[in-house]
Parts: sequence; structure tokens; C-alpha cells
Amino acid sequence: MEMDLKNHRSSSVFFPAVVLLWLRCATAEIHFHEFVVQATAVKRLCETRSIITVNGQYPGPTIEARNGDALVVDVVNRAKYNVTIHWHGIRQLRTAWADGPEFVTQCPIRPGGSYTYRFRIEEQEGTLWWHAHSSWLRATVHGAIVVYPKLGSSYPFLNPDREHRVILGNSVNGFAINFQIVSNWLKLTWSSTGEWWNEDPVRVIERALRTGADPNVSDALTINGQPGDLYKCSRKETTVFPVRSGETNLFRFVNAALNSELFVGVAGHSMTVVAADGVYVKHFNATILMLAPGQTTDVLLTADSPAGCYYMAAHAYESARDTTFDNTTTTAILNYLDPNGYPYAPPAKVVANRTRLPAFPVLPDFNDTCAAYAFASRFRSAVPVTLPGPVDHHLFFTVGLGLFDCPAGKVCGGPNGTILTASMNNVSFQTPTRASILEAYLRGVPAVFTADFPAVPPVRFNYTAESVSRDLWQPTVATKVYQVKYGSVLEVVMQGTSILTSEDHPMHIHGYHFYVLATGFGNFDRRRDAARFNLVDPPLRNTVGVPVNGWAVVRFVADNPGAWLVHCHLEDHMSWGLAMVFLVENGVGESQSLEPPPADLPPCV
Ligand SMILES: *[C@@H]1O[C@H](CO)[C@@H](O)[C@H](O)[C@H]1NC(C)=O
Ligand SMILES: *[C@@H]1O[C@H](CO)[C@@H](O)[C@H](O)[C@H]1NC(C)=O
Ligand SMILES: *[C@@H]1O[C@H](CO)[C@@H](O)[C@H](O)[C@H]1NC(C)=O
Ligand SMILES: *[C@@H]1O[C@H](CO)[C@@H](O)[C@H](O)[C@H]1NC(C)=O
Ligand SMILES: *[C@@H]1O[C@H](CO)[C@@H](O)[C@H](O)[C@H]1NC(C)=O
Ligand SMILES: *[C@@H]1O[C@H](CO)[C@@H](O)[C@H](O)[C@H]1NC(C)=O
Ligand SMILES: *[C@@H]1O[C@H](CO)[C@@H](O)[C@H](O)[C@H]1NC(C)=O
Ligand SMILES: *[C@@H]1O[C@H](CO)[C@@H](O)[C@H](O)[C@H]1NC(C)=O
Ligand SMILES: *[C@@H]1O[C@H](CO)[C@@H](O)[C@H](O)[C@H]1NC(C)=O
Ligand SMILES: [Cu+2]
Repeated sequence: MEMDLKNHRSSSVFFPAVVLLWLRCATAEIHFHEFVVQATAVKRLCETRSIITVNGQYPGPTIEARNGDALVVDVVNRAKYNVTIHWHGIRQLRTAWADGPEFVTQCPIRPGGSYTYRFRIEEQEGTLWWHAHSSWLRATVHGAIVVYPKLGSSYPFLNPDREHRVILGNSVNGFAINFQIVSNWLKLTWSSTGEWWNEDPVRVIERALRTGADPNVSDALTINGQPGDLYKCSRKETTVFPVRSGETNLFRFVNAALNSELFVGVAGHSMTVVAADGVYVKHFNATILMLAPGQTTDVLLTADSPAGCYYMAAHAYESARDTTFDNTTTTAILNYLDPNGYPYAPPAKVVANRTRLPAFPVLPDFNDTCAAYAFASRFRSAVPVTLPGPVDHHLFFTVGLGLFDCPAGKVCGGPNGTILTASMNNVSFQTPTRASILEAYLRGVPAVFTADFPAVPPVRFNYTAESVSRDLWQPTVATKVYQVKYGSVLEVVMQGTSILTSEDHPMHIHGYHFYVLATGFGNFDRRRDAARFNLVDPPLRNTVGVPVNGWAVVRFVADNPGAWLVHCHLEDHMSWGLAMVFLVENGVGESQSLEPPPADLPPCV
């Protein structure tokens, strides 16, 4: 239907009969895409780099679908790296094989290989996204998934006038490459923020893991792939969003950055938040948004300021103290069109004329935890919530960093010659290499994982103390899962620790979204903090920020069989092992059971 018309093929050939049956009664469609993962030359900040892209586009193609549709994405790997793709936030009900994290639900697609991801979108609307889930390829291998309401339904807010198909055009170089090409007036724009490295991000993390050091930070932040005009050589390539006076625009923000939580604002305009992580929320107005990597936020922005150009800008929210981070600022320009539809001023000219710069938004300080926490706390479910209960598994997971001593005879690059690491409940997740966890579980492959991930921390300590005893800093390294029966109700307290340094951890659970009952600072204390649980209208999210030196409590029903990765969405932390896996058993009958593995599931050996 939408883009990539050339890739459409006959549905009957490629889709299993079971899905066709499922689609029979609905007005659903099947969307076919081909994603060719390949090296592409891209110029940014005066440097031409070979980066890994999908179909030569950076950011990658947008997938558009309606709630209830099915997707078939044929991923062909023409790059020199192993790759997998994750469809971030898609529930993947009964289709865990299509979830993507390497060695959790599949072995990687090796260079020259291919794999077709088949899955449905069920009861999700708004913005989600897709990204590579292998090494650090997601730095450049990512794109948006826009989920429209079902045919005949509409948004639960005033339609941003008429609906227009928007083709997000991305060439790899040149002037105004992100200027949206629209069939009519622009009503809907996509805004992803990311990071740019002058070096190959895969090399950055490989070097860091080899030496034990902190990986280098990115050289620029980006909006739709462009750093914006505050960086060298980047002025002409700034992303421009055309808007028309009086009109309401739906902006869909995705934080696709690897390691940067981001404050975002638009000068002269307030925004009304309407959805997050593919779920509608109670509306609220905000001048500044904060998105952690993995999160999405949909906002309505009415072009009600005097016609002109206005900066959109984003910079980091950095909660860790004494750390190096990408402290640059990325910009885009909101450009009003005059009544004839011509840009009020060619943005490049406006920017070139340094005597008359567009207005700039006031962003909070990098370390403004109050602003970040206040924003995150405003989300409420748009509809009344019937919370699942009673709780079958009360889980308490610590999340945080750590250090290993340097092995004798080696030189290590971590603090004072150590090796940086991270863990949950003192287990630093080791990614298997021989088989995926899901295949190992179903085929009984021994010694890939153990089902003894602890329900509570092995040692109780003052998790957020000023200084935690050094004896506690070294976790164990293992591949452990927590196994539950189909339909169990899980409540998870995620408690940040101050080992090495305390930091906000955006925690993502694959295969689920969950109610965020509460977040807070200090050590979670059920007697005191249960009173703060929102049992009325908690938001449903797929990624929640565990506040720096604090905690978050989430609840969900394990109604999706499979192996589901739980991890910090700061890529450096995940690379260090801040992850674990929920293994959810099949229930009764086909509707509660995982579908059989696809025939083309990539082999491990
Ligand atoms: C990584 O960062 C270190 C320390 O800031 C710097 O010396 C080094 O040149 C950087 N490496 C690369 C490849 O950018
Ligand atoms: C947002 O601000 C607008 C303009 O001031 C106002 O009309 C609207 O009611 C506000 N919405 C919410 C949810 O507060
Ligand atoms: C960003 O960090 C660099 C290096 O630490 C520092 O020199 C510079 O002043 C910082 N810039 C801002 C805007 O904070
Ligand atoms: C830059 O803007 C100023 C103020 O509006 C104007 O006087 C000047 O002519 C402009 N210069 C150019 C080169 O457009
Ligand atoms: C944030 O950083 C500023 C300096 O950049 C410092 O003055 C302030 O105390 C810091 N605030 C917090 C809460 O750490
Ligand atoms: C590194 O050593 C210095 C000096 O002994 C000490 O102050 C600092 O706390 C140490 N840092 C870590 C992470 O061990
Ligand atoms: C835990 O550490 C914090 C920060 O140092 C301190 O304020 C608090 O009193 C400690 N709690 C306990 C129970 O010792
Ligand atoms: C983690 O496990 C290691 C190895 O058993 C132990 O030395 C360390 O104290 C534990 N730390 C915590 C926080 O439980
Ligand atoms: C790529 O995947 C294969 C098979 O799944 C695995 O054996 C190999 O170690 C992987 N290569 C890298 C560089 O991770
Ligand atoms: Cu983290």
C-alpha cells in the first residue's frame, strides 16, 4: 500500500495459511517490504563515511500500516556484519521468532543471508520503530513504524485536518534532503533523533569491550539523519519541517539515539502530547519533551505563531555525574509557508543570515533531573485501566553498573585500570553464541542458558548509598532466564543502584507493554511506596526510565509465549550486560501457543 510499491508481491505465495485465515474477517492488509542491509556512502560533518543502511536510506524507510494489519519484511543482508532487525514495541503475539534480538529469538542473518520477518500489529496505534538488534548497528539501521487507526476509525483527537500520505524522502547527500515530499499540504511529519559517529559504531563498541573502557561518545546528534546548522559543514543539510499558519501538525518523535536521552523543544510553540510508545495517552501540554532511547512521543503542534522560522532543538539529558557524553545540540527548522504555499523564507538563507537567526527554544540543563522526571511523570492512560491481578510473581530487579578487576598480565581501559560492566540482580547478561535462547528452549539444546535468574537481589544493600562497598561491585557473568507460566501476572520493581555511578536507565521489555504504576527516588520501600501506585490510569509503555538513584514499578500479564529480552536501552549498558530474559511458556491450545519456527529462520552454525 504505502511506500516501496516496487516491492509488493502476491500475498498468497509468501503468507502462511493461518495468517490468511486470521485476516479473513478483518479489513486488514498485508504490507510487503524488502529491506536490503548494505554499506552506503554518507557525508556528514565534512566527512564521507561508509555506513550500514537499509535500502541506502539514513534513517531507513518508514513502515506505514493500520492497526490490525500484517507485515512481511524480507531482510537481505548485503553488509559485512551479522544483522537482525527488531520491531520495537510491536507485541509480536505468538510470533516471537520475528522479534529480532540476536541469540535470544534468532541467530543473526549472516552476510549474504536473508530472513523474512512476518508479524501482525494488534491493538497498537501511534508510532513505533524498527532497528537493528545486533552489535551497534542500530546507530544507522533504524526507521519509524507509523500505525494508523483501523479503516473506518479515527484518532481519539481532532484529526490533523485531512489525512495525507507522506513519503519521507531521504537521499544520502545534498541540499534539503529531508524536506518531506507531500501529495498535498503537510499534516504529518516524522521526527527521529539519533546520533552520528565519524567512526564505525561497530568498531567503537568492539574496541570498548576489548579494552574495558567507556566507548567513545558520538560526534553529533541528528534529527532525521541531519545534525543541523550548529555543527560544521552541516548548515545546508538541516532538516526542515514546513508548516502552514493555523494548521495542526502531528509530529511523531522517536528517540533512536544509542546512548543519549534527549530533551526536545520547538521555539515559540507548545505541544500537546497525545500518544507514547504506540498507545494513546491523556492529553497534556508541554514546551519541552524528554525521550529516552527506545521511547516515542506523538504530539500535536498548532502553527499559531507569527509566520517565520523556528528552531526545533534537542540535547542530552545526562543523569550520570562526572561522565563524558555528547553535549552537542542538534537542530531542525520549522518553516511557515506563506498563503501561496511558498516557504516564508528559504531556511538555508535564513540560517546563512546570521543577523536574523530563527528563535531558539530554551532547553533544560543537561543534568536537570527535575525536568526529566516531571515530564515522565505526566503520562496517564487515555482510557480507564483494569489492572491485571492478583500478582503471581513479585520481582525485584536491581539495575546498574559495575567493574571487573583486570586479569593479571592484561592492561584494561576502565576506571583505574578495570573493566566496565553492568548487571541486573548481579547477573551480567552473557549473550549466547551457539544457539538462540528460544530455539535452545524448544529443541532442548543444553548449556545455552539456565532458568535460575533470581527473583530478588542475591544481596540486600543500600542500593542508592553514597558509596556502596567495593566487595559488591563485581557481578557474575551468565545467561539466566526467569521462566513463568502463560498468563502469570508479573509485577517488577526495577531498582537503580549507585555502584560505580548512578544513572537513569531506560528499561525496555520485549514482547510486552506494561503499566507503569509508579517511579520514585531512593530505595523502593513497599510499605511506603505502594501508596503511590497509580491503580486508576497508569500509562502503558514499552520503555520506562528508572530514575537516577531511584526505582520504577511495572505490571503486566505474561500472555505472550516466547523468550523476551529485558534490557537497558542505553546501548553501552546493554553491551555491558544490563539485560535478562523472561521465558514465557505456552498456554492451552493454539491461541496461547507460539507459532512454529519459520523455515528460513537463520541457522546458527
Ligand atoms: C576516543 O576518545 C578518546 C578520549 O576522548 C580519544 O583520545 C580518541 O581519539 C577517541 N578515539 C576515536 C577513534 O575517536
Ligand atoms: C493546551 O493548551 C491549549 C492552548 O492554551 C488549550 O486550549 C488546551 O486546553 C490545553 N490542553 C490541555 C490538555 O491542557
Ligand atoms: C562539552 O564538553 C566539552 C568537553 O568536555 C567541553 O569542552 C564543552 O565546553 C562542553 N560544551 C557544552 C556546551 O557544555
Ligand atoms: C539579513 O537580515 C537582515 C535583517 O533582517 C537584513 O537587513 C539583511 O539584508 C539580511 N541579509 C541578507 C544577506 O539576506
Ligand atoms: C548541574 O550542573 C551545573 C553546572 O553545569 C551545576 O551548577 C549544578 O549544580 C548541577 N545540578 C545538579 C542537580 O547536579
Ligand atoms: C580511582 O582512583 C582514584 C584515586 O585513588 C579514586 O579517587 C577513585 O575513586 C578511583 N575510581 C574508581 C572507579 O575506582
Ligand atoms: C542509603 O544511602 C542514602 C544515601 O547515602 C542515605 O541517605 C540513606 O540514609 C541510606 N539508607 C539506609 C537505610 O542506610
Ligand atoms: C555479586 O556476585 C559476586 C560473586 O558472587 C559477589 O562477589 C558480589 O558481592 C555480588 N554483588 C552483589 C551486589 O550482589
Ligand atoms: C555471526 O553469526 C554466526 C552464526 O550465528 C556466529 O557464529 C558468529 O560468531 C557471528 N559473528 C560475529 C562477528 O558476531
Ligand atoms: Cu542503563
